[in-house]
Amino acid sequence: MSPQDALRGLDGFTIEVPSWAYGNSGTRFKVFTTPGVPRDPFEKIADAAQVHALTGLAPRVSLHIPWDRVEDYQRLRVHAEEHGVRIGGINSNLFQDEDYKLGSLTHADPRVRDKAVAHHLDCVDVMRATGSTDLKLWLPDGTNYAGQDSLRARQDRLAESLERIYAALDPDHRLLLEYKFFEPYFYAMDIPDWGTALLHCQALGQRAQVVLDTGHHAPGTNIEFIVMQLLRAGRLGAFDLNSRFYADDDLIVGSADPFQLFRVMVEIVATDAHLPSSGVNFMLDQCHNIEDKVAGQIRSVLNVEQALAKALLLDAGALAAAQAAGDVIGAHDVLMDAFHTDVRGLLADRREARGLPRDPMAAYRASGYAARIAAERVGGTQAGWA
Ligand code: LRH
Ligand code: MN
Ligand code: MN
Repeated sequence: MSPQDALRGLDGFTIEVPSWAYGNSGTRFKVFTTPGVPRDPFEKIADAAQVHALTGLAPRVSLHIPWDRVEDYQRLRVHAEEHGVRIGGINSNLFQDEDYKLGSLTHADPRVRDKAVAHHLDCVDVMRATGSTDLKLWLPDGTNYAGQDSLRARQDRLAESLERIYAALDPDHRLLLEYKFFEPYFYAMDIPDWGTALLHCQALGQRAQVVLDTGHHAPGTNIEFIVMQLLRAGRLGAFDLNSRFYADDDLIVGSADPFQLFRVMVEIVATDAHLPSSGVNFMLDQCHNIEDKVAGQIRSVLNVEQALAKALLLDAGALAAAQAAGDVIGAHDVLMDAFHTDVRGLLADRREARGLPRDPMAAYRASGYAARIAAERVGGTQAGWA
């Protein structure tokens, strides 16, 4: 197969960008400001639309509620469509309310659990108004000290709360459940790992699926193994892609470890999970801290495209033959050949053929968009963390 034929696997492949990537963010030490930062969700969507216009790869924007609360969600939907994009997943927020200090969906007090469930029912209404089909739930609940609460009772309460949320979904809605091994609690998170997320999803039903955020594992974890296992189980609902050196760093995708991103994409391509029919939603979850936000998203989107392109170029027949022959080094070499292929020219040609700029980053710089929004927008908002 020619490289051009192999890259047809990119046709129909899309990436979803997070609204919160366009607001100011930082660390718990400092939130930095950037000129031109969006003042409301409408402006976040306008910025996200730039990423799609220049790359042709990012036609959806995730919202985070209540960070992206607006009076009229239908208007936001129309605004997105007018800008050439759609509203993607709706992310709930259980981590910025005093009531949730000791838990939300797992809290010992049924009143607090009811409140946390009710927030998801509001999010389902936002889904109906915006045309979104993914409710994404990251559970920040956990404990800091052994003995602080019953680990088991918390799981039982969680299962019951999730059931109530799942029951409120429309037939075309999915519940996407995200795990994280630490933070904001440090002794035991209530959904610390993919196994726990998977068990809850399996108990709920087929439309409950796991979200794999690449920054949510212990250092050294073999993430592509988890990808493979969730695909095997038919429960990989989505990615939250980002890069990390230490913890949940939320850096530009593929910056810390492009090889890991490639290995993940190899598992994806092995079962055609890059095709839209797989249902796997390739979302980014980054918080731009010191870098330009639109440019940062463009870089991430292009890095994902590049990793997928390399995985598509992998000679699967040669790999299978080497594996069957027990040729350890030969098999590894086939994989590394694909990783070391420079696909940048091929991808530029492909963009040109589709009426897109050969170099989206250069086109963004030349467009003057950053200077224009800096002049137009005064008093931008924070991403929501503060
Ligand atoms: C938690 C998380 C989750 C949230 C987002 C802002 O660390 O990855 O996906 O919704 O960050
Ligand atoms: Mn995430
Ligand atoms: Mn995270």
